[in-house]
Amino acid sequence: MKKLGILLTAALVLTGCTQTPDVSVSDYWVKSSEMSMVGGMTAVYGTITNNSSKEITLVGGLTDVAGKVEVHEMAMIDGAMKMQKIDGGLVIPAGQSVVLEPGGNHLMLLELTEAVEPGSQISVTLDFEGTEDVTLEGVVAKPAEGGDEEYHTEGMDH
Ligand SMILES: [Cu+2]
Repeated sequence: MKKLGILLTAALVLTGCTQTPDVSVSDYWVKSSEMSMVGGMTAVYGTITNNSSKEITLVGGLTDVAGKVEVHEMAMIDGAMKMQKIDGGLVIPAGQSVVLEPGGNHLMLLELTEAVEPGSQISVTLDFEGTEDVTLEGVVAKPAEGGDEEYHTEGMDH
């Protein structure tokens, strides 16, 4: 009987390792536009779901194709909707989803080291506070259907 108890405990521990991850990301893509040339900028979108029972915060990211990655929101600045960095990151409450989409919250890739053209694929690591980072491979680039953001600090006028 004692041996059986040990085996059961081992099985439970193994099951624990394959449970749902704290965070899952779906429908992700990266925008290609006239801004997404070398030295330019673009944004990553998708749905981030917090499967855990604790708060998780998206605080930044990392990718080979950008010198800098920031978490941005849209806000009313000087009477116009513009994007800005979210201080402290984007909070995803326990058990809830947050959508990154054109015209809303997004993961900003700045100082691009290569052009992001329609159909090209990049990999991006999402940096979370409260759980492990998540790396997305094969994030496909496509043009956005409206909802372009305007950056208020580095105003790239064109
Ligand atoms: Cu932005």
